[in-house]
Amino acid sequence: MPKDTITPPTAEALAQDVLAHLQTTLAKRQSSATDHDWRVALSLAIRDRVVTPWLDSLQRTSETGGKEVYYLSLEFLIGRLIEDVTINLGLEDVAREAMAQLGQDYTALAAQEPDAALGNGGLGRLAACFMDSLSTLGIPAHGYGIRYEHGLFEQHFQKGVQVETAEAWLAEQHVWEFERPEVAYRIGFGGHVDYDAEGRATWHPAQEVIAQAYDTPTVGWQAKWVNTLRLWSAKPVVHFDLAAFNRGDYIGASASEALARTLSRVLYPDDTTEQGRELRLKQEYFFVAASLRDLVRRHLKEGRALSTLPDYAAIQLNDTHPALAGPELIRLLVDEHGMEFETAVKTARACLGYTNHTLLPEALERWSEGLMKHVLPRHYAIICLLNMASLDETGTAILDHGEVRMGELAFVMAHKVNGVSALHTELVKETLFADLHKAYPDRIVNQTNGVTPRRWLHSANPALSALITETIGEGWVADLERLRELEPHIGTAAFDARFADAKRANKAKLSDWLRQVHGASVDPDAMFDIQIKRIHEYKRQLLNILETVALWNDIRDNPNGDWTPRVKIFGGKAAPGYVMAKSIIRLINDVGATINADPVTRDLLQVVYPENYNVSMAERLIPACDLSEQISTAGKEASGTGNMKLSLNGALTIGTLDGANVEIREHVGAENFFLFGLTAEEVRQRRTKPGHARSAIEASPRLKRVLGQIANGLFTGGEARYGDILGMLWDSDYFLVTADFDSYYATQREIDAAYRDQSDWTRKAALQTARMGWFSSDRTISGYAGNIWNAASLL
Ligand code: 26V
Repeated sequence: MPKDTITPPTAEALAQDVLAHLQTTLAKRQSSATDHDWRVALSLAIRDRVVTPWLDSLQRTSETGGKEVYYLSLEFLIGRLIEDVTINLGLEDVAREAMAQLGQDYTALAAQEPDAALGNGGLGRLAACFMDSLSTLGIPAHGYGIRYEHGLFEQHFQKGVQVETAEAWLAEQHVWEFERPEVAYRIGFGGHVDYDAEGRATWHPAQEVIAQAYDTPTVGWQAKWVNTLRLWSAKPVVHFDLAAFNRGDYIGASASEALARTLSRVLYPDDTTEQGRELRLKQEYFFVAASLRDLVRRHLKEGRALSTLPDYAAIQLNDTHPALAGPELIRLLVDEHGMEFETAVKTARACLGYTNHTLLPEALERWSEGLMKHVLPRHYAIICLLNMASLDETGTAILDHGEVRMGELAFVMAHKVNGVSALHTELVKETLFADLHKAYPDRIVNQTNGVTPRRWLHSANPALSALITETIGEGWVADLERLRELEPHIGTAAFDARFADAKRANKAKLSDWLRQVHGASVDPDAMFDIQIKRIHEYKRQLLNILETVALWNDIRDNPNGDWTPRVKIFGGKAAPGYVMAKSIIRLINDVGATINADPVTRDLLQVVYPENYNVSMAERLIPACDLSEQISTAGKEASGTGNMKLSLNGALTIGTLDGANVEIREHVGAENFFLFGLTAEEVRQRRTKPGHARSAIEASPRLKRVLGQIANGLFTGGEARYGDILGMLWDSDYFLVTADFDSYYATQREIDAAYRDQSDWTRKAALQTARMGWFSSDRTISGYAGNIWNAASLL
């Protein structure tokens, strides 16, 4: 074990620690150590150095008695931790050198850590960025979630078709977590409620499982502060109920075991449609109940009265998935601690904040009242009371058509409700919660999303990071608005050349990886045009691939024209049950196979779709991007955060006025943003026009030709395969791919021209980096801390 955990070790000292772990923790000799052993030994040696600042942070929080933030999220999309922790501890060079001394390659070992993929997309990644910023800002916080045994599925393509396989990140030892067998709570489900003569309720659950804690330290910049991500794992109460077993009730006897096995087994891979309803509801209650029990216990242990809970605990609900926190906190305060109901509601509300992340009707959670009553009878009764109160005070119902509307429940139980970009927040006020907003005009606030510059610039893009630091010093890493100091350098030959060199080097690195890992051969001097995100109709990967076909046609019609070589790169997974999204994936792959094989266009246009997009792949793609595709139907993308990461790394954006694109454009300047398409208001109007899709197609010979080629089987060896997509486009086209097609195509050709002026493109690219500082999640978290949590930094 290291003796000194404060001052950075020498490479020799770290190497000694690695060897000590190899021998004592892993029981391996150097001669028989595998890559896995080396990585684990290195990680543990690094982890040792997190422990002291972590314990110091916990102690300081307890001594200061400050307010703590509890971020409740069903998803934390973390990715790898080794580089993150190493960089935050300032040990990157030391680790590289130490491993070199031991004959090992630090970068190669680090790349073997499996991604912690405990999330679907933007919402889960935002939670991970927030944990990073909370630690960097020194705000005491716990993230609470579920320790899923299987993270997001792995995506493979079989003949262009997405197939899913189970992900198993815990098959290898997860070195960053600390098991806490002593932190465990019994969590109940089902059963019935008794009321005594005074009307006091007692819930008798029919089933119970144990929620057991696993803690992962989340290290802030320079390790000045370390918070805790506490993930709950389900364990059976007893391995089986012997009495039931002896009665011959074999199934009942192992019910707790069966439930425990499934509860924390999988992350739901579907971010829009209904699936495994009951289990999902139980997951939600499971982690909410454990987290609240945990924070209430902490409060009581400090000898504080429960009436003062809002002075010490700010509980943030990441979407409605943890919305049972309202009723559960009321239940704890009333049933278990004897607080009066009205007071309990006020106390709970003063603690709770709710973040809305979507307006899509199919992604708004609703639970059938029958299921709620069956799984959580006491909570259902509390929800009925809240429903009556809400009808009284606001005219808005929580219970509607036999369902519990979780958005309304979260809203009435929160003292602040926030949207995630300026446009989204306005739409939340005007549409989703219009009536509630009238009743509580101060409740809805905006907190535009942000991304952590540690992972998404400093760590992912060492070439650009080094240039920035050489130019303006290191302060930008924890104060991203200082990137503005780059502006006076932009336009000077020396700086621009180095900026262009960094991008070129990143593109060359990505090309190598695409060749080695995905067998794709692309030219690093072509424009890298990237769309990376979940596959969804509203995100319009379809618009992108249709435009690709149109461009291909135009190049073939005029092969000697002045074309700008492009590589179209796609990345992203579809929900396994989302048939249309899977069709779109297959179409992209079919089109790609045809276009990439065309000798006429080969040097001008390529389509690449590496399978299994995840956080680690994002870290490779983002620094190498020239053009960022942010082309959702206006009004549909709540914010987007990939748009921020790409722009921060010097990509120009082609985008609609949607989500945070609006604010990105304001920051980088309209002249540095390629805008196209209908506005949210125009989208609404356009949809009311009967036959809008058909008339858009008829009006665009270019689009009509593309659709005809797909219909004729040009990309499928003559087979009719995409009737679903074509039928949808001609007949309904809810997401207005057809209406925006010509505008998108024309804007892409402007971009071709702009890219040919490489020096001007580089200047514009550098301006993105210089002007994106506002989109740091440090700024976002400061906003939550000031406007919602009333929480302070202890640094
Ligand atoms: C809903 C459901 C329903 C049940 C199955 C699992 C599941 C998982 C997630 C969701 C809601 C998804 C909402 C969401 O991911 N919103 C995204 O949030 C990002 C962070 O605020 C934002 O940047 C994206 O624009 C927004 O789509």
